[in-house]
Amino acid sequence: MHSVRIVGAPTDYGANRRGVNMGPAAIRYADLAATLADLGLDVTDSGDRSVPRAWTDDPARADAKYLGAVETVCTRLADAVSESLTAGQTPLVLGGDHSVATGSVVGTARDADVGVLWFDAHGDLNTPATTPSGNVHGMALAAALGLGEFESTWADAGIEPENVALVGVRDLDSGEREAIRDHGVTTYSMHDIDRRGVTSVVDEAIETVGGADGVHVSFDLDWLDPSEAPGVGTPVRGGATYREAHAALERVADAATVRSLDLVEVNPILDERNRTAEMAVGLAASALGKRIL
Ligand code: HAR
Ligand code: MN
Ligand code: MN
Ligand code: MN
Repeated sequence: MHSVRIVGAPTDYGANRRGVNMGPAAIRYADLAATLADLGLDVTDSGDRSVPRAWTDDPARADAKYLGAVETVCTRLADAVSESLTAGQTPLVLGGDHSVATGSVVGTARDADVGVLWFDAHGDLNTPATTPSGNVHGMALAAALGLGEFESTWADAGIEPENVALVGVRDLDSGEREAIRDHGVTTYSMHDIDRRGVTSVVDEAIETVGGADGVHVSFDLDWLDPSEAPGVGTPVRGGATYREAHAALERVADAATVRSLDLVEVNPILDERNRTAEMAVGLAASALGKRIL
């Protein structure tokens, strides 16, 4: 039987908006474990990683807020993800803001050949030198790739730009466009999805990133249009529909091996009756093999 281990990462240090730290609770209340068990999966919940208190932000940096706390959470999460894989359980990481994905990627790529699919409105390719906000969740992919000053912290993650595809972005900063060009990160915008359809784009992304040991799927709920997923900290109009998101993750489940999965940026304070958390649960089911027939 296929096994899944839920790994909570209830942090909002990487984001500006408070509340995304309650994402794991909201996703659990939306019946994550029972929904996955109904698919015939063997589900374990390992609880939440512990998150340091705010006063450990020392030294405080305007260009990378709470970086120390983010790194502590990511280190703990990387170990949890890697232990889950060693135990034969697919890690399902619940954020928390997207900064946690640096830890997921580091953990899943440990001693393995992994591709990364990053579903997001944003590129998350800023560094402290390019960030417009100082929020580390906008740097999570750059950190996993060891770009800029992250060379000294996460450079040995084992992920190269050619193993990564950004899917469905619609809000990039100028430094991120430069990073995409300079490092050759395969990037599909919403424009590509409009023109080619989501399944064709996802198929090509899967082929591009490779990953003999499977793919890591990092799913930011703000990839969806805010009309369907309002409970996120940084909504951007023009996102994926419910159908497109399910089609994308069904393709991933069919055409790739899902080694690990993040569901991030659910903010219950901004949500409407937990519908964004419920969306996250439905999407996890599609990514982990749920089919209509
Ligand atoms: N690109 C902007 C920044 O770096 C906004 C990043 C924002 N938010 C996320 N990431 N949810 O996907 O500040
Ligand atoms: Mn993101
Ligand atoms: Mn985003
Ligand atoms: Mn590796």
